[in-house]
Amino acid sequence: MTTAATSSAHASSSTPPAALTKNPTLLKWVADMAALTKPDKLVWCDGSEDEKKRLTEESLAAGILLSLNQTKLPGCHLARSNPNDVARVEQLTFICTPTKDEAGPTNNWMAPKEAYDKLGKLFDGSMKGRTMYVVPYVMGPVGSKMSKIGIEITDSPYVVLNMRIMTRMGKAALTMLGDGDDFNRGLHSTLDVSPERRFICHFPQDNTIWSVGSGYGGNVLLGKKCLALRIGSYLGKKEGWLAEHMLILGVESPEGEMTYVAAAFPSACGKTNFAMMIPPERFKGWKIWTVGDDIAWMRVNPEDGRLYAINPEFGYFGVAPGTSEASNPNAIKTVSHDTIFTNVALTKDGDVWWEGKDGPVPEELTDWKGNPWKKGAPEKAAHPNSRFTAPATNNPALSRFYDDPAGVPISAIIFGGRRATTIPLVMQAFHWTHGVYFGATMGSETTAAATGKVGVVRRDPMAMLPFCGYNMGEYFAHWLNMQGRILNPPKVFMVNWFRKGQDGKFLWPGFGENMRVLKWVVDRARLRVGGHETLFGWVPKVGDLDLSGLHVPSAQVDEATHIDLAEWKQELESHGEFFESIGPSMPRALKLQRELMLARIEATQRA
Ligand code: OXD
Ligand code: MN
Repeated sequence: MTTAATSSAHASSSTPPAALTKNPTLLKWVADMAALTKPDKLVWCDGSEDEKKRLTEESLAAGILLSLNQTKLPGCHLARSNPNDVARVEQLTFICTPTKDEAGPTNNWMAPKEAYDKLGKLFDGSMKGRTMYVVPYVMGPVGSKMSKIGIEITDSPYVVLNMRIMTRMGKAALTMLGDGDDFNRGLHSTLDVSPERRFICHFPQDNTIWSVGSGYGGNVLLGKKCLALRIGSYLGKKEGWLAEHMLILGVESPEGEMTYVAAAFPSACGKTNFAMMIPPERFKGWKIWTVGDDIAWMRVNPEDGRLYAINPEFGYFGVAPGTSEASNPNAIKTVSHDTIFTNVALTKDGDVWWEGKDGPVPEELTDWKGNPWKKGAPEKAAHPNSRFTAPATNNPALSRFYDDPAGVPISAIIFGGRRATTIPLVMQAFHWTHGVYFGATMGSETTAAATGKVGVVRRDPMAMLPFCGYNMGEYFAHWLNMQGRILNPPKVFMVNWFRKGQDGKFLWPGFGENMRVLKWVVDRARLRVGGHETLFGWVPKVGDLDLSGLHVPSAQVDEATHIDLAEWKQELESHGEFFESIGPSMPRALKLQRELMLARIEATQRA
C-alpha cells in the first residue's frame, strides 16, 4: 500500500494530499490507522462531484449499489445490507470511559484499554485487499463556532456516499480544520459483517469512535449518533451546551412571524414527519420550515441570553415504511432524486416500494433481501427499518436558516412519548426544572410484539437513552445547570399523540392536525393564549386549542387532554422507580419535583 504521506490524494487524480491537508496530527493518525488496518489503497475524499460519480460507478460495478429507474428516480440507488445487519445494535454499543460510573447505569461500558485491545485485534489487517477512505466532514454549518469536525476512516464506499449526503463532507472540512488537532477520530471497518465481531465503541475522553463489523447506517455513519449525540453530549457537558435527539422546526404565521421549536421524540415516533409537516386547510397561510429532523446542538448566545440551535446534519436518514403522500408529502418529494435507499423493495420497472407507500400494492416485487415477493406474502417486502438517505436541500420545506452559522433561537422545547394512557395531548411545564422533569421521565409503552407484555413503559429520557454518552444522572444535572446560563429559556412542553380511548383507538388524529397543538405551544411561548393549571402542568382550556374544521368530537379531544389523578399517582410511582435505577447521580431537584407532585395529589384528595 501507499502511506498517507506519499499516496496520491485522490485515486483518480494526481493531486497530492498536501493540496488537501498538511495537518501533521491528521497525517500521523491516518498513517497509524493505515498501519493497523493494512489497506491495499488509500483514498482521501474531497467531496467533489467527480469523486461522487467515480464512487457511484465503482459501487454499481461491485454490486454495492443497484441501479434504479433513472427516469423515475434520477440520481437514486438501492443498497441491500447483510440481513444480519439492519439496525443499530444497542447491546454492542459501548461507552469506554476510564470508570464505569462515568458511563453510568444506562450505558454498556468497557474500559478504554480493553476496548482498544479487543477492537485493535479485529482492525489488525481488516482492510487487506480493500481501499481505505479518509472522509473529512463537518457536523454543522462550515465555519460555525457551534460546529465540530470529524474524520471517518472507513473501508466502505457505501459509507462514503452516505456521509456525503448526511454531512458537509470533503475539502471544506479540512480547510476548516487547518492545522488544528480538535477533530473526532472515527475508525470503521465492515470486517466480515459478523454479529460476533461487531462493536461500536466510543471513547469520549479521546474524542474517538471505533466501529467494526457493521455496515448499517446508525452504527457506521459516525457523524450521526456516535459523534453528534454520544460524543456530542459529552462535549456539551464539558463545554456548556446541549447535544440533543431533537428535530428543529420554524413555525411561520400568515403575518410572517417566525417561532422556532425543538422537539425530542424517541426513535421511530415521527420526528421526520413533524419536522416536515404541512398544516391543515384551516391553517391557511401557516408554514412549517424544517431546520433538522433528528439532532439539535444548542448553545446560549450571550448577546440575548437565548438558546440557539443548529442541525449538525446535512441530510435525512429516514425510515421509509409508512412514508407516503398522506403521512409526509414533503418527504416524498425529498426522496424523489439523488437519494440512496437501503433495504426497501424493488418494483419490476426499477422503482422503490415499501409498506405504506402510495398506490396499490404491486403484484410482484423483489424484496429487501433480493428475493422474489408476491402480493399477500406473509413477510414484509421492505425491511421495517429500511431507510432513505436524502440531501436536506431536496426538502421543499427546508428553512432558509438551515445553514446559518448562528443557528436559530429556540422559543419552545417539546418532549413527546408514545403513551396509550395518562399523558395528555399537550402540557406546559411550570418552569425550567419542571420542564427538565418532563424530559427526564419521557417514556413509551412497549407493544405486545416487542415484549409480550403490553403497556410496560420504557423510560427514554429526552429520547437519549441509547445516545447519552455519559452518566444519565449527570446529564440531568447538566440540563438543570443550563438554567443558570440561559437568561431567556425556552418554554418546555410535553406532548402525546398516541393516547387511546376505551375502544383502543387513537383519540387524536395526529400528522398535520398536530399543527393545532403546535400553535398552542407557540402562543404559550409568546404569552398570548390561555391555559388551565393542573397539578402537573398547564393544559389548554376549552377554546384554547383551535379545533375548527377538525372532524373529531370535542368529547374525544377532552379525553385526549384529560388528567386522571389515579393514573398520575401510578405514573409518579414509576418515575420513582426509574429515578432509583439512576442511582446516586440522580439530581435531588428532580426527586423533589416528584415529591411535590405526589404531595399535591394527596392534598387534593384530602380536600
Ligand atoms: C434513530 C435514527 O434510530 O434516527 O433514532 O435513526
Ligand atoms: Mn434518531
